[in-house]
This record gives sequence, C-alpha cells and structure tokens, in this order.
Amino acid sequence: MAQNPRRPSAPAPHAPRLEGVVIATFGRHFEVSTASGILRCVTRGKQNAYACGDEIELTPTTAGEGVIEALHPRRNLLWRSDAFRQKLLAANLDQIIVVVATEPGFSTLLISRCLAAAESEGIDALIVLNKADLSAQLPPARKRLHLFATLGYPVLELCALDGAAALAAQIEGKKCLLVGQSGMGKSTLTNALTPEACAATAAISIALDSGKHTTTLARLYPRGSGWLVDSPGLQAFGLAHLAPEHLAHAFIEFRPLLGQCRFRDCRHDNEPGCALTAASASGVISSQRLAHYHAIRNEIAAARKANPGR
Ligand SMILES: Nc1nc2c(ncn2[C@@H]2O[C@H](COP(=O)(O)OP(=O)(O)OP(=O)(O)O)[C@@H](O)[C@H]2O)c(=O)[nH]1
Ligand SMILES: [Mg+2]
Ligand SMILES: [Zn+2]
Repeated sequence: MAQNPRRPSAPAPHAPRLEGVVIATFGRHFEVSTASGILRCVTRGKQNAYACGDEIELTPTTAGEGVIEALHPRRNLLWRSDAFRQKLLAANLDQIIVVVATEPGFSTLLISRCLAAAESEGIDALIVLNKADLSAQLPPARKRLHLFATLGYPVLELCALDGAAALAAQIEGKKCLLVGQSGMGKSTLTNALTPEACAATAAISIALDSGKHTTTLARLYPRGSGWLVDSPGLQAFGLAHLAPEHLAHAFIEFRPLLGQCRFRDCRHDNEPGCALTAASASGVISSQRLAHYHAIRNEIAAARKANPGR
C-alpha cells in the first residue's frame, strides 16, 4: 500500500529551527535552500517523501547539514504512480509547463496525462512548442497541438536557443514545473531563464567536455519571487492514484457531460446512453481525447488489479 504523500512529518519538540524549500531530492537526502544557504538534509524515521517545492522546517546539525523536522501543508502535489511505486514530482506549484518540440516527435497521450495530473490538483497548465526554428516539422506539430488549444490550454511557440524570453512573462513570479519527454528542451529553457541553472550547466560542461546533458534529477532554481523546476524526461506518466471518476473530471471538456450518462457507473466505453460516446460521435468532444481517457483508465484499472491494496 502506498503511503499518503500528503501526510506531514511529526514536528520535533526542540528548536532552533530554520525554514527552507526543498530544491533537490536524492533518495533519502534532500537539498534545502534556507536563509543561511543550502543545506544537505536527512529526515527523521521513515519519512522520506519530499518533493522539490516542499516548504519545510529543519534543525541545522553540522556545517552544511540538517535534519528535516516538519513539512508545511502543501498547496498541491504533482506525482505519478503505477501499481507499486509513486514518484513525487513537485509541490506548491502555480503552473505546469508541458514542453514538446518539433523534433524529436512527441506523444499527445503523454500531454493528456500531464494535463490530467495538473487538473486533478487544480494547477494551471501551459504547453510550450519548442524548436520552432526547425521549421520543416512545425506545421505538423502545430496541427497535433491544435486539439489542446481548442480546449483552452495556452500553446506558446518558441525557440529555446534564442527566444526563451517569450516564456518569461508567463512565469513571472510563479512557481513552475517543466515536464515532458527527453530532448524537448526543458533544460535549455531553464538555463536561459534562470542564471543559477546556467552557471551549473556551464560548470558541468567544462568538467565533462560534452554538450549533451540528459537531466537525471529534478532541481528547483529560484527566479525572482518564483521558481522553476527542471525535471528529467518522462517516458511514462502513470496516474494509478486517480480514481476513474476523478480521471474523467480531469479531462476538462468532459465535465459538462459527466452525470448525463444513462448508467451512473458508466465507463464511457460504448455503453447505451453514454453522453461522452454520443458527444464524441457528434464531434462535440474529440475522439482522440476519449481514446486517451480510455487508455489511462484501463491502465489505472490494471494497476488496481495488480495491487488491490493500493
Ligand atoms: N534547434 C533547436 N534545438 C534546441 C532548442 N532547444 C533545445 N534544443 C536542443 O535540444 C537538445 C535537448 O535539449 P535539452 O534542453 O537537454 O532537453 P531536455 O528536455 O532537458 O531533455 P532531458 O533532460 O533528457 O529530459 C539539446 O541538444 C538542445 O541544444 C531549440 O529551440 N532549437
Ligand atoms: Mg534536461
Ligand atoms: Zn458514459
């Protein structure tokens, strides 16, 4: 059974404490930014479920180290899960930025997964179409994203190499997470938009003498009064923690139709009197989105079957 990642750790009775924000997680170690600098922290007991963006209290121990004592309540938490495991992505977000590119190709199903995860936590989502300079693939990429634009999700086209500033206005003062498949340009955007990330990458470049940096760890970079989390490329984005009715609600265009099916427990899978099937047949909702819904719902059902205790 997966632990509830919302449960805060028990506060310890003794002070003095510092407040901080988790900026990176390494298994059972956490890097925390505080007013007295960045500390490398461990946790007490078995509590080890912290994510970038978590606001915590810690007790400093030896130089540069500390122990996390308490977790402040989370405004929201983005996480992914399959039948047996869960991975916290980031907490206390204002916005999720789903990054896709003209090249390499991207999955619209993965976009729907990211959007559903965002909607289920009430977090705004923005789609970035990067590498607009690779113009041969630009029209087909635009065409595939049109679906999401018609749902009301903003789609911002840019070139991270010289036009990342186009994103600056959208993230000003906000706490944002960049997600998406590998190679889409999340780190390039982070480097262009946060000076600290740029400096860190330059240092790695010199050390490794290579131009390619596949991100292996999520990391938070401050930016004005907000911050930006750069995350490793996603292959899968399991939503096993969402109940099927919550999943349907996370597809925003389905919302006005929910509750209108003939059967209360309708699976929206060709049952008689299904409002979603009818809406898809008449073009009110897209058949592609309904197919995305079915793919994710079937996966959730399989995960629950594989681990009924979750
Ligand atoms: N032509 C072009 N190339 C870009 C652009 N943005 C990024 N790239 C290149 O795309 C490659 C991948 O960029 P990254 O920023 O490392 O991609 P990522 O999304 O962080 O990838 P992961 O860390 O593996 O998830 C790099 O070689 C970048 O130089 C762009 O706007 N135009
Ligand atoms: Mg990266
Ligand atoms: Zn139905």
